Amino acid sequence: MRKGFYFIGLALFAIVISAAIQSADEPQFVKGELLVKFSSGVTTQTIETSISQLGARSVEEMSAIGVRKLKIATTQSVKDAVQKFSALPNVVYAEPNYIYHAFNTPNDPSFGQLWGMNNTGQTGGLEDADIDAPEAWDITTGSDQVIIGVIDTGVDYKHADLAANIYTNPGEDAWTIPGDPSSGNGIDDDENGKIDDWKGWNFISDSNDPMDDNMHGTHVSGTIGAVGTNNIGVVGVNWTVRIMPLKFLDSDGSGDTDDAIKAIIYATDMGAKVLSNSWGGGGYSSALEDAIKYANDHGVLFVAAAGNDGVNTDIIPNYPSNYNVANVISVAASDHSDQRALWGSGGGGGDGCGLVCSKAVAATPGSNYGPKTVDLAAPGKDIYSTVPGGYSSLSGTSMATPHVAGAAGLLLAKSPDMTALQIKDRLISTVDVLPAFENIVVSGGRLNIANALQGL
Ligand SMILES: [Ca+2]
Ligand SMILES: [Ca+2]
Ligand SMILES: [Ca+2]
Ligand SMILES: [Ca+2]
Repeated sequence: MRKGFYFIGLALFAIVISAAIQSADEPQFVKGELLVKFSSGVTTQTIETSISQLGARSVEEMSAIGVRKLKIATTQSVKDAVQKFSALPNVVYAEPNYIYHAFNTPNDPSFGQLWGMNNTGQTGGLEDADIDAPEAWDITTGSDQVIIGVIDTGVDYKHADLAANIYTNPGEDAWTIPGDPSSGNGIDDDENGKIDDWKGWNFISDSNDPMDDNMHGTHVSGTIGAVGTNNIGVVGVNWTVRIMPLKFLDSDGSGDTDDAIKAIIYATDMGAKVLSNSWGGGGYSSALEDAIKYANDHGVLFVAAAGNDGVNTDIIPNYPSNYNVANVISVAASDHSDQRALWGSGGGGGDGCGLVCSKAVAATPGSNYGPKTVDLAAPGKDIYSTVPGGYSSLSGTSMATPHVAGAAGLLLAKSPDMTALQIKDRLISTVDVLPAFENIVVSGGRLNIANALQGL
């Protein structure tokens, strides 16, 4: 599995994006100013008479387009002045002098590498082949009330770009040393059967230390919620969130069904509303399906990677993404040109199989798809994110999945009462429909989180 991973040197791309002004919901405009266009052929004297009769004065003329900037009387509202000037027979239009602002971009130095969040063509791909994250961040950047469970190889909960966004169990005592699981009080304070489970759980060793000894779970976590605008590294879809580490895959990326089931039930019982599942393989399991149904019955969204074998999962099922439970949302991977991601070509590295290469691999290995069984695509090739002790790029539907799990987190931050099924419907119905995904995924397109947040 590891052979599919590859590293990009950290010093290669340091692009600093300056912080920008936050927008208000209503358009903002300059107080006391109007932009007015008079009909051509009207004399200057007539124009100036009209202006002064309405208590305004002309302060600037943009003669190339025949528009004047006016100062209006201090007693008059812009809205009122717009109406009065618009009603004049010689006026083509009158409007406020609107204020524009840059979208809410974070100061994290490697933000410029995250083409999946905001694609300017910086990696040679297609401009705007992205999830419109900066536009979404004008609406919300996440919430510490939203818990997203990462069922994976664990999480480097000490990572400088993750630590502040790691979930802690309010029912347990805090570890005396926040990075040391052995510094708890040795008592199962919340009586959930697990001693000192302050930052999730390790279902392999049955211990309170879910530290990542692979890198996969930490990478997934960074896409969901690397700390935003902290001047460090990258930024997640959520700048603020609570990531619950749930380790059931070992250092080689392997795990078994009973540990997966225990992780799903634990996360559900402890209040996670979204589960990110970048793993697969194995056959159909009634017990695992029952665990996913348990999550469904408790209103928990189950986001699952469609798999990396380049096959149609309508025909060759991939589990858990293929379970026919209402809360399952299955995710394919798109690349920086809004194509279905193919591994090991066009600038990619390695085979990118992540943890999900398991079945007969298609002629050109790439993201799985399925017009009935895969719901939508999300960025999943050459994705830069956190790994233990640093940052790295990885490819796979494993990397697409946390974009969708993160998007679900932003919806919950904005509308905490949304149900799992409402979130799923909204994410599917607001994709950017794209030729490359029409007729191969249910939605016909790629995640657009700004669209999903519109009107909530
Ligand atoms: Ca965009
Ligand atoms: Ca406990
Ligand atoms: Ca305790
Ligand atoms: Ca950061």
